Amino acid sequence: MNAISHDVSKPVIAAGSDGSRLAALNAWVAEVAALTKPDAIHWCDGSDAENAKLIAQMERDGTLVKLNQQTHPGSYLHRSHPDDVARVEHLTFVCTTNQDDAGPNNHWMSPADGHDKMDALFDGCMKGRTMYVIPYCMGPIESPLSRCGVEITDSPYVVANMRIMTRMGAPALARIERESKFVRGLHSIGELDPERRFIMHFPEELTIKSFGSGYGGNALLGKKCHALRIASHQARSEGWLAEHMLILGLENPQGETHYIAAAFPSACGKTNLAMLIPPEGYRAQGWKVWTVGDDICWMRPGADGRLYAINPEAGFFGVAPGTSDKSNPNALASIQMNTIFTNVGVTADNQPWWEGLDNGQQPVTDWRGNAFDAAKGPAAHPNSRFTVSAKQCPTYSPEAENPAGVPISAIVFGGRRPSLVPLVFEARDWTHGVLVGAAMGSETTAAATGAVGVMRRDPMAMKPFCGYNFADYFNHWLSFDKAGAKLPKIFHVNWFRKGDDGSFLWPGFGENLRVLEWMIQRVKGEAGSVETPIGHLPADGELNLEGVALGEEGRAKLFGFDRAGWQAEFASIGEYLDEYGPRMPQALKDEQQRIAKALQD
Ligand code: GTP
Ligand code: SPV
Ligand code: MN
Repeated sequence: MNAISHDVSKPVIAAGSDGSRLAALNAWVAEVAALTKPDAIHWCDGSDAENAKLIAQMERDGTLVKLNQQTHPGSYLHRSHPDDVARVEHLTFVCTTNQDDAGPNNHWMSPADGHDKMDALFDGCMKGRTMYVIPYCMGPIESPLSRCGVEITDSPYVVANMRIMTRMGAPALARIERESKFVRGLHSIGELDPERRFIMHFPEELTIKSFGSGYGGNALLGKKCHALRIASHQARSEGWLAEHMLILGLENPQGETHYIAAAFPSACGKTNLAMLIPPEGYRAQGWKVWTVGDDICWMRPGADGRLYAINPEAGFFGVAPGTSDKSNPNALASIQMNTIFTNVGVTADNQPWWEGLDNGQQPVTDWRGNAFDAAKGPAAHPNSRFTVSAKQCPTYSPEAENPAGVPISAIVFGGRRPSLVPLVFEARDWTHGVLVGAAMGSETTAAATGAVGVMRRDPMAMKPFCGYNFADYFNHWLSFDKAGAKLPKIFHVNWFRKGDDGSFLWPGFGENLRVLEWMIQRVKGEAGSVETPIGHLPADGELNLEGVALGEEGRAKLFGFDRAGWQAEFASIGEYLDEYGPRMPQALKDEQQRIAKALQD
C-alpha cells in the first residue's frame, strides 16, 4: 500500500482533538484499508474546495458530464452502468443472529456468512483507487433525533451525492467524536457486476456492507441502508419510528400550519406531494404547503405526547421522469442549478431532458449516451434521478432545520391501486390505522429492478426497507398507543384509481391539496364523514370538489365503497398476516377479523 495521503490514526479534519474518542473510527478505517488496499485514503471534510476537486476529477475521467452552464449552472450528468440503474431487492440482505428476527419480509443470511461473503468481495477491491471516508449526520447536527454514520467508499460520485443528501464532513465528525456511536457503512463499486453485487445489513452491529453497485439506495448508504433498515432496528429499541415518509406543513389562510407525514412506496408520489403547489383558488386564499422532507421521516413522542418528526436527509434524490412545470414546479425550480442528474437524456444544447418534462425541447442523446431513437425506448431511464440540496427548494420549510422536529397531526398511507381503493378514508383509531398501514398494497415501479406494475403488499411502504421482522414492526407501531399519547389521525389515500378506460380518475398533483384539507378538518373535528367497515369516507359535499371535473364514474369509484370487493381484500389481508405466524400481534389479527365480520353483515 503506497501513498496513503493521511496517517489514519490522525484524521486531518479532527484537528485540535486528541483523537482518543475517535479511536474506534480510526481502527475501523485502518482495518478496512488493510482489507481493501486502496492507493490513498481521503477523509472528506465536505468543503466547497474538496467538492470542486472531486468534480474536476470526475469530469476528466468521464464519471460526470458538464451540462449547459448557462441554463444549469453547477450541474452535471452521470450515466451509471446500464445494469446498475435501480435498487436490487433480491440482492439486499438483513443479517441477524436469528433468522426470525429478520422475518419473512427480508432475505436473510447469518452474520458470519454475510461477513465472509462480503469480505471476500472487498479483499483488495480498492487497489489503484482512493478510499474516501465520509463522516455524516442524518438530521440537523444539533437535533437529539439525529444519528451519525461514516461511509467508506471508493466512488467519488457517492461522495458528491452524500455531500448533498446528508450533513457531511467536519461538524458530523465532531458529533461522532462527542457520541462515539456511529453506523459503519462500507461500500465499493467493485466491477459493477450484477453477479457480484450484494447490499448487506448487520443491524445488531450497526453495520452495512454494499458491493458492486454505484446507484442510489444501493450506494448512498446514509439513505435507505442507514436511515431506514438500520435506523428502523435502532428505533425499535430506542422507542421511535424510522419511516419511508415525506413530511409537509400545510398552512391555512389563518396562518396555522399542520404537519403531515405520508408513506407511499417508491415512485408513488412522495416528492410530488411534499412539494405540492395549491390550486389557484386555494393559493389566492392563502393556502401554502411547506416541504420538510420527501422520502424519510424519523419521529418520536415528545413531552406533550405528540409525535415529533425530522427529515434525516439534507437533499432530494428525486425521480426525474414526469417532473414538469405543471406537475411539480417546485422540484423543477429546485433543479435549475447545482444538481447532479443521473441517467437522464440530453438536448442538442446539453440541457437535461426526460419524458414528461414538456418544455418544448427534444432529446438528442439517451441515458446510455447513444443517439436518441424513440424506437429503442425512452431518452431518460424511468428511474433516472436528480440529486439536489433541499435548500434550493422554494418551499423548503424553515422548520426542517428545527432540532426539535415538527409535531405530526396526520399520518397518511397510500399506494398505486388501480381498482377497489377509494380516494381517501380515515382509520377509526390507532390500531385500525396500523392495520391500514400493514395491509397496504401497491403496484411495483421502476425504482427497483424486476417487473413493473405487479401488485404486492408493501406495509407502510417499508417492504424493501424494514430492517427487522414485520410482525415485530407492527407490534412496535401498536406500542405507541399508550396513556398520555396524543397520536396523529391515520388516513389512506389512492391517487391512482383508474376508470374503465384505464386512465386515472383523479387529477392528482396540486389537486391533492383538497384531500389534505379534508384530513386537517377531520383532525380538528370540522368535517363530516360516512362510517363504513373500512373506515370513514368523506360525506357528500365535505371534500371540496369545486372546479374539479369528475364524471359519474369518477365520483362513484373515488368516493364509493365496494362491499364485495373489500370482502375479498380482507380475506387476502388475513392470509397475508398469517404468513408471519405466531409473532403477528393478536391485536392486529383481531382488528382484521372484526372488519372482515363487519363486511359480512
Ligand atoms: P421515491 O423517490 O422512489 O421514493 O419516489 P416518490 O414516492 O417520491 O415518487 P414521486 O413523487 O417522484 O412520483 C413518482 C411518479 O408518480 C412520477 O412519475 C409522478 O409523476 C407520479 N405521481 C406523483 N403524484 C401523482 C399524482 O398525484 N397522480 C398521478 N397520477 N401521478 C402522480
Ligand atoms: C426509493 O427507491 O424509494 C428511492 C430511491 O427513494 S433510492 O435511493 O434508490 O432508494
Ligand atoms: Mn424512496
